[in-house]
Amino acid sequence: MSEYNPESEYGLVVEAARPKLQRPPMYRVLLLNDDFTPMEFVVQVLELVFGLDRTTSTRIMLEVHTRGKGVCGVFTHEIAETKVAQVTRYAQQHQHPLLCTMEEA
Ligand code: TYC
Repeated sequence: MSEYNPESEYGLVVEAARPKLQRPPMYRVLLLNDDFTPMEFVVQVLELVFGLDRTTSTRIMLEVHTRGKGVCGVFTHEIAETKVAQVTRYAQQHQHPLLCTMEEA
């Protein structure tokens, strides 16, 4: 018999590789309320940075306004970090004190 049989030689057993895939940790990106950033600006940020429609953006902005904070989305670490940086930079460019942060989901 010429076919290679891994179990017949040297007691070697070859198993099919079973790749162990793990989901990456996920992070919530949060907006925090303040008394100065205009509501319309916050809605624009949610549309621009998170690609949300106006209805969803308005709902999240009002949630932040009434409850103090709100979730803009859940992302992998690098994407969450990028969103936080984009919001922070855009707010600073427009001289608004809007705060954006992230936490593990
Ligand atoms: N509280 C702000 C106002 O009354 C509006 C606001 C909403 C600010 C959400 C920040 O993340 C925020 N103009």
